[in-house]
Amino acid sequence: MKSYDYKVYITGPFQAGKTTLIHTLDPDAISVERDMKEDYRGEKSTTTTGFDLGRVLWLRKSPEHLGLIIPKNEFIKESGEYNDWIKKEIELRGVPGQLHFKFVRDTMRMKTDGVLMIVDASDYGMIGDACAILAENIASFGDLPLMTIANKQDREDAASPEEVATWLGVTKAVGISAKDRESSKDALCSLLQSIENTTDGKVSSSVANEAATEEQNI
Ligand SMILES: Nc1nc2c(ncn2[C@@H]2O[C@H](COP(=O)(O)OP(=O)(O)O)[C@@H](O)[C@H]2O)c(=O)[nH]1
Ligand SMILES: [Mg+2]
Repeated sequence: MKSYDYKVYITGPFQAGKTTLIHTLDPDAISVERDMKEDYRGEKSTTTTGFDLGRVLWLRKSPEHLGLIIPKNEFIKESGEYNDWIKKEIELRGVPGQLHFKFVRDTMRMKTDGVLMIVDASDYGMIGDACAILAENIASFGDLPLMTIANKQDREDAASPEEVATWLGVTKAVGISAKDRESSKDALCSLLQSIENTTDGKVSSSVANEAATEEQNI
């Protein structure tokens, strides 16, 4: 039996901000990291070779409410405060972005309900990898709700979400900083709304994606 209501698969190139996003949303998230001794912009750096796993609650007062995201461990302590709220448990599953880790992504794709595709908006050099991962997502997930994220909007050299969407050939990208809780939380809630609308069979996922992005722009 599933121990969560929805599983969100978080993908994107090396160093895009997947681990940062998951830890911003759930400070108790687990990450398997190993020193890859890979050069990145002239520096040796550590990257995730395994996975990130976070658990959060999506809490809403009503189905229309965009909602709150609370780390599961925090929710356990304060659950009494949310007695009348709609509660959904969310698994956040970060997968390694390097193209040669495709086999890890393949095994972690099962039971996915929605996808966050993260791109570093300040690193045009990774766009080839991002396009390859996007193509892989579309091939494996079909029309599951997928949100493209233009991360690192806090950096001066970050391209705008519109530019990132053009790089990737998608209609829309949502700008966030994975270091910032508010923008990260809003992006996840919008994706969850799309998942819920699709699951309910009310609207098709593409329409749901549009609606969620519209909501975010208000
Ligand atoms: N300025 C800025 N740096 C970020 C942001 N998100 C991630 N980073 C940095 O980018 C690097 C890679 O992030 P990480 O989460 O490990 O990427 P991953 O390989 O996709 O898991 C780290 O040095 C992070 O601190 C962001 O929104 N803004
Ligand atoms: Mg990582």
